[in-house]
Amino acid sequence: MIDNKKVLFSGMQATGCLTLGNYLGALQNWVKLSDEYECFYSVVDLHSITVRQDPAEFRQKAKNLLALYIAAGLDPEKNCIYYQSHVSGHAELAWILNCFTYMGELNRMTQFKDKSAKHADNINAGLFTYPVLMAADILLYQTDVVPVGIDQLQHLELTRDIAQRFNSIYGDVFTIPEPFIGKTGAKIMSLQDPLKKMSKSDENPNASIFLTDDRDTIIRKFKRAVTDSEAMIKHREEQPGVSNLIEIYSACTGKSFEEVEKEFDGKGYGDFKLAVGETVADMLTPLQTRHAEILKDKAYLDGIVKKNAEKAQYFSNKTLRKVQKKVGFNEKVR
Ligand code: ATP
Ligand code: LTN
Repeated sequence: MIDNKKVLFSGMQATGCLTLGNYLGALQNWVKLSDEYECFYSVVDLHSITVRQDPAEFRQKAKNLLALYIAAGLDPEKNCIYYQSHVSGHAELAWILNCFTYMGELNRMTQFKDKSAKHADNINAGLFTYPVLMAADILLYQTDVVPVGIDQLQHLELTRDIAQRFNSIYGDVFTIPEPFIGKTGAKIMSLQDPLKKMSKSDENPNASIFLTDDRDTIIRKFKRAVTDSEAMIKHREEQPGVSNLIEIYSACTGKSFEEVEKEFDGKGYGDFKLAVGETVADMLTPLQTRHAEILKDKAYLDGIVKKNAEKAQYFSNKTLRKVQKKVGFNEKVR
């Protein structure tokens, strides 16, 4: 608890252009939850170097992402928005937790299996221990709740196991975090293959809506979205493409699946796809305008980054000191 509020932590990697999946599955919920919790939203740049990055591009992408958090509606005066690499406790706690995590546990992680298949020429140790760094991110702030998309549940389960293991040895050191999965949008699928998750690293640009796509591109991509020949707008397993579009429309408008089905009852796929495209474009255009404005104001961004890193450093140090003491490190003479 900080100031009588429960603590929320989440983060995203600055490895590419964010997609509509990232927005609906994560960012949109972050904004909804931000009043209720004491929030830490990190640009997890330490995680990003588990795959090779071009330094200049990476720097810009991380800045873009930080500005996007703000553009999406997170007030940086109330929410701690910062770069993970600015707070040394993440890496320090990750090392300690590495010594409380088993190889067998990490071997089971599906994201590791997927990423090592994708980057077969660079299966580095960081990629393998990535979930431990994520556990450190979360446990460092005594986090109660972690809003993520469904794909991150396995990592969160591991975080809880590590925390419980540590607590059972040393007493109540860590708060055990709970995942928060939004009711809609928790798994937005590819527009070209509705059985695959929409992902920022998909090779086919038509598969994903990027938050930077202009209106025409968004509408064109929805027009080309893969559906089926059932000719009915229903949310059901047999129609993954149509169901995904319903899910997107529902997450953007707040309408239930039934309401969406009713609204488009008897209409063709063409009309439906156009409506979804226009709704998404209407939602993203103001976000893009705000984003461009924020990025232009370097002094404002620098100020936020500095102030929030100090705040994160302060809270993370409390946990880190406690952990260091518990494992038996000699105290530093200050
Ligand atoms: P990559 O393709 O590089 O693995 P990604 O698009 O999966 O990246 P992440 O940075 O791993 O994105 O995820 C950021 C957040 O967005 C996480 O909370 C994740 O659960 C959520 N998320 C990612 N993709 C989707 C999706 N298709 N639907 C809903 N949520 C998603
Ligand atoms: N692994 C996550 C990003 C991430 C994260 C976190 C999410 C790193 N640390 C802590 C929630 C909490 C991903 O790939 N989306």
